[in-house]
Amino acid sequence: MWNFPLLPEQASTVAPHVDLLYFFQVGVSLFFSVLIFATILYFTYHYREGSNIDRSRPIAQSLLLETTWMGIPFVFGMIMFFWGAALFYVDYEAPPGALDVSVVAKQWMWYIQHSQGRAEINELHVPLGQPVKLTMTSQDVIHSFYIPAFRVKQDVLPGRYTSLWFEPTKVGRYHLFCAEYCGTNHSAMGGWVEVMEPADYERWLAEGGTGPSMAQEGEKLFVQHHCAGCHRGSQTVHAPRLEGVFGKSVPIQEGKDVHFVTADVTYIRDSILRPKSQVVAGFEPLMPSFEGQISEPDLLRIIAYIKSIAGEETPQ
Ligand code: HEC
Ligand SMILES: [Cu+2]
Repeated sequence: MWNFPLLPEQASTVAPHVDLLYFFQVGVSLFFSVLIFATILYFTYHYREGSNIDRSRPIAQSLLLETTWMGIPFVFGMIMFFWGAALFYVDYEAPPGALDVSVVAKQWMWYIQHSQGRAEINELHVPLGQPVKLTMTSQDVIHSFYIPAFRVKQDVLPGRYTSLWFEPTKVGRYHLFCAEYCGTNHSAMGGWVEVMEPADYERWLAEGGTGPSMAQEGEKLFVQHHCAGCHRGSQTVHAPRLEGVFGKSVPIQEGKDVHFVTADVTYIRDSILRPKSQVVAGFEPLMPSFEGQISEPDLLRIIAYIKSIAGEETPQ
């Protein structure tokens, strides 16, 4: 059979919205292209050499005509801008309660870990009808995480976190790609997203065995790297307790001033790798840098641990 799909399947909540905007833009572009080409053809024919036409009229000007032909495209341009911006904001901020999944890119594969602990490579299993939020980073060069059927794409950068969220609307298997040229085997850096019924997803998670969750692994690392020695009440070092820090506003000392930053994944990451860059007010810059000592997947596990104790009271 003749099978020539022009677009990938629509398999996420944003996909129909992205397509609608896209069709609108294609429609507007097509309309003006046809209009302009038709006009060109008409005039080329009408005023062709040798045609018996009155060419004596002086050049006429019409302010109304000129304003109209600038005004209409301007309005269309602005519609695209505000429509696109509105969609971007929806697409940018994950809804609260989204399922957390960590992604580490490296030449040339995707390492993915679910917060329950199960890890996979070049595959991403997700439940149907639930928002999923990916927190992503790269171990080497710039990559880009792309799922065409969900109409989502986000660059994945070394040295920082970017995030991406989607809510699948159809059970199935969808291609995932790296969409940023990242070296020799870039074209092979892809895999599959498997959207499952929620019950199947739970079963799949359990199949991984009853290993530790990311937060539990993170807690182990927290002890191994001696973070606990300072951060769980030390006799010698005055360090902040990390219970309840995640998601809160933290006072940062800057010279004589104090300003507040939100303790999100990026803040926690920077606190671990570049502690001197943001010193918590009321504390000395005594924390050593862990730059180069903790792998990207381990950093994500430690952050998962710090996030998991966000709801706990700070012991005095
Ligand atoms: C030698 C003691 C020491 C060790 C070891 C240490 N820290 Fe710290 N840490 C501090 C001190 C002191 C501060 C407060 C000053 C600052 O912000 O640099 C701090 C700040 C932090 C903050 C910011 C806290 C806030 O309230 O905003 C985080 C997050 C953090 N540390 C995580 C870690 C992790 C994770 C490790 C282990 C990989 C670790 N620390 C190891 C002493 C330590
Ligand atoms: Cu790549």
